[in-house]
Amino acid sequence: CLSGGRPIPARFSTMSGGGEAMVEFQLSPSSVLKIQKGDITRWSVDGSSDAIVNPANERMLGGGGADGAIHDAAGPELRAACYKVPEVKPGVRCPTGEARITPGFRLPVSHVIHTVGPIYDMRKNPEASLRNAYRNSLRVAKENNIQYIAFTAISCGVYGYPYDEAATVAISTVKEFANDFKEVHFVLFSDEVYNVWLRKANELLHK
Ligand code: AR6
Repeated sequence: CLSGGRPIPARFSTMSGGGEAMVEFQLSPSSVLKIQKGDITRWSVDGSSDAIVNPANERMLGGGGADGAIHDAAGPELRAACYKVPEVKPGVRCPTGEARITPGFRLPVSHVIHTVGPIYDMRKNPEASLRNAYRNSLRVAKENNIQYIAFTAISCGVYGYPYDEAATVAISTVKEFANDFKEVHFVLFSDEVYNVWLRKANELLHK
């Protein structure tokens, strides 16, 4: 029985494109959470209703980390599309915790959802902002009929969020959308982040 978020036993884990193990958890009868190591710029499922989530900054014109890699892979059309997103105040296209959508251009996915996680600072309630970043990304995806969505570990690079706390927010928020997507993926760059996400998914989904 795979209901109630039980992980598929390890012998049923599959290999992703990069040859890394991918572990699956059933979120609902119709929805699966998949955790894998890899490069999010190479991820896609069907090229027509899939999206990757870009951990961007408020200016939304590219940067380092995953944001830089996504812009490099998508081509200059992505920056041009981001530039057209209206500023809500000078220099801010996407305030922290919100999300915006663009096409994927040269990426293998149909769309990129840009969100901005918090810089980790305990004086500024980073947990609420990180939860909003995941929640608003999932909302925007749903409004655009995305069926397959992939996240990386938002705020866990340049923005310094501790992995364990970030994984709790990420997985518990995805759980709120258990009936809304065919597949939600976490595509994680390092062994360390991947192992934290797996442990947390077992804690939060393996009831
Ligand atoms: N695929 C998957 N994960 C990746 C990739 C990739 N290609 N590249 C990096 N990661 P970060 P943040 C992981 O720094 O902390 C940018 O300059 C990385 O190892 O990309 O939200 C933006 O413009 C880490 O686990 O995002 C912002 O200014 C995770 O992705 C700022 O950084 C997120 O790390 C955002 O910082």
